[in-house]
Amino acid sequence: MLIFRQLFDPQSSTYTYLLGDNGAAVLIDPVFEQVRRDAALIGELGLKLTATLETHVHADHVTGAWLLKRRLGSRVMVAKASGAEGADRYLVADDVVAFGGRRLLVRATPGHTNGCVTYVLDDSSMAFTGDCLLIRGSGRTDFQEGDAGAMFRSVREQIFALPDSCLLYPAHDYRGLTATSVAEERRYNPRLGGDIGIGDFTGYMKNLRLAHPKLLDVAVPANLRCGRPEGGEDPGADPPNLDPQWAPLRYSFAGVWEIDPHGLEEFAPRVQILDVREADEFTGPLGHIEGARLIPLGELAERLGELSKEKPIVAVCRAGSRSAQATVILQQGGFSDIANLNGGMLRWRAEGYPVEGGSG
Ligand SMILES: N[C@@H](CCC(=O)N[C@@H](CS)C(=O)NCC(=O)O)C(=O)O
Ligand SMILES: [Fe+2]
Repeated sequence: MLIFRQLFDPQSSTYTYLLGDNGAAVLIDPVFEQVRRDAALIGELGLKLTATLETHVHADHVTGAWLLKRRLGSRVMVAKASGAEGADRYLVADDVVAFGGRRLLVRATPGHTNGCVTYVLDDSSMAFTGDCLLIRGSGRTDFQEGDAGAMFRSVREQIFALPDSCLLYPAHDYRGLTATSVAEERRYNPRLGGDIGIGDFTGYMKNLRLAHPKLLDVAVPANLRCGRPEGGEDPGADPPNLDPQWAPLRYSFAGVWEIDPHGLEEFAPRVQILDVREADEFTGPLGHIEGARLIPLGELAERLGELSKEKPIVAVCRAGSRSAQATVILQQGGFSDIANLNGGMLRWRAEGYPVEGGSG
């Protein structure tokens, strides 16, 4: 069964697409700042990221391709015509990118940039149009190698030639729209649909009057290196890689740093264990972890002063949900080294770790 997820970067209004099949996955247009989130999702879905695919050299955000390759070993793929360096595979029209038992087919759709491509799923049920065709719009053609005539031909000859029912997923939407279809855009796209001619389109595009993307001067050179930071491989150069080092932690797609029972057992002497259950639970049948300090979740915001900022904090509750919320409250209170005990006391006990008090 095909796994499909549409992910959003609110800073640049960019969509990243995850496609998975049979344990393997590809990401289309990952965003540098979202690499930690995307890697968490890929891990939770039990997928192995085999490749990242760019629809083009972006002008408004830096790709996560290089960082994902470093973290997950994925191959970096970008169009040959993009001029980017540092990729593992340079794509041209009609190339096939396989993942699991599925395939994406490459169509050249220049116009926004020379190297723009559209990825079409093997059964033509969906296509990823990058910044060529947007929902009821199109990518701009006034910087990089923008060429409105080329874009018109790309849309008409490559994208509108797909089946009517083919769902189209763009690289951006600035109004929160998520998907469209070939039939819809052929009919209702105000720049490219219906009987609109190439002259109408180029006239429209000459008069868009958009401000340049704020990140243009940073993003284009970085994306021409497939997202490798300027000073090379220095891990300090990429913020999403500054993972906490005080214990083996795992970032969840839910947005919480998690520690497993065996990790907590090993690092317990160096952390503050914060139990956020109610007092009767703390002394109840599940018992509590040795050295744990009890502050029920409902009192935590008012009692943050009882905790030290010098030592990392691991939050604990019965099953790991209230303690996840405790990590949010701690973060809001200015604490930085925080983790949630995954599975709470239930998992801690199930895995045979010792408790104080409790029964059985
Ligand atoms: N305000 C945005 C501008 C984004 C922008 O120009 N996006 C390009 C794609 S890289 C585009 O084609 N936009 C089409 C549009 O805004 O209609 C920013 O600063 O990043
Ligand atoms: Fe773009």
